[in-house]
Amino acid sequence: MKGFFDPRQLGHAPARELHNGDWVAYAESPDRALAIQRAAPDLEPPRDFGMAPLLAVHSQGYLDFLAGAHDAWLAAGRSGDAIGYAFPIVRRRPLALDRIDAALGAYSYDAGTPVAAGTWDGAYWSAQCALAALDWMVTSGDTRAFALCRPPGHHAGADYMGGYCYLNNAAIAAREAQRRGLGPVAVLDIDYHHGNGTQDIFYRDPDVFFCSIHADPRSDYPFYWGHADETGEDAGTGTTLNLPLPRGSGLAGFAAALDTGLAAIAGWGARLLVVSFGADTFEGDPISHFKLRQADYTQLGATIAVLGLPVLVIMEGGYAVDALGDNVAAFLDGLDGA
Ligand code: OKP
Ligand code: ZN
Repeated sequence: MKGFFDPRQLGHAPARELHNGDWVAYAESPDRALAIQRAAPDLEPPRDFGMAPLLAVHSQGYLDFLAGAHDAWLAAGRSGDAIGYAFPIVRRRPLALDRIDAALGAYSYDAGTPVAAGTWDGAYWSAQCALAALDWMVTSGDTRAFALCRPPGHHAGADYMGGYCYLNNAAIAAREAQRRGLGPVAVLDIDYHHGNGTQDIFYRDPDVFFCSIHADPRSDYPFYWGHADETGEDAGTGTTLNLPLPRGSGLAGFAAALDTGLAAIAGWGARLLVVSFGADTFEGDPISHFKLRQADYTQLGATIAVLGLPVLVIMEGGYAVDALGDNVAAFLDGLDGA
């Protein structure tokens, strides 16, 4: 399967994150991308599609902030990665506050998403991979493409970062697909964690169907979103479908939810499927609690292929680095009918 990756994505390398009250090594490491690259070696760098497709999803203020945050952090006399610590949970409004700590809080919802020296470039080229994969499908007529997006994107909203995510690669590709007349577009998110950023971006949009299968947010990050009663709003009512599963779920539970999600997507009339794929549903994942095995990913890919829709795969999470390449390859093989 044609795929895209840019070495500049490796420059995004935060040192550490806050985990259960301790500082630990950052789980969303550049090694993840290298592991996937080893298993899917035909990846090529994307061309530059510029800022316009990013601005179709994210606000100018947020993009300006993200591009300049690490420099502002250094200018404030700090070292290392920029991390916020005060979050405006009520009456968040566009105050033009100069202090970098204020901006970090206003443009994020967690303290788990540091801005490092290479973050802007890494996130920018990650998003360009999603656009290049879409462009490949359009120009070649291929019904498949893979974007090795890293950093991932599905927790990032129009004007916030969170959960290792800065630019919402799947949403950027979905919007660009709409713009090119490839819609109606459905986004199927099968990362272990709910794709709250993607959901938020399309929550009132009747033209993009968002379905997510994930760990029940009553037990797992991101907690506040992904509950089954979140179904969309206003004109978008009914075009969001959340299928939370309990910790410990394996193939049987996951495949049943996938059947439900795919039936809804088919019934809605999607013409293009964007899959936010996380391999953190793997039994050996260090931060997650599902029980999928390598061969299960081939089955899930094959089940999605049965829909008969063009499928654009956007990489999200997956932190068992030693197994990550094989798990991704297994999923892509299933999609390809192997
Ligand atoms: C990103 B993706 C604990 C902090 C919170 C955030 C998990 C983000 C997962 N270290 N962890 O959906 O795989
Ligand atoms: Zn995840």
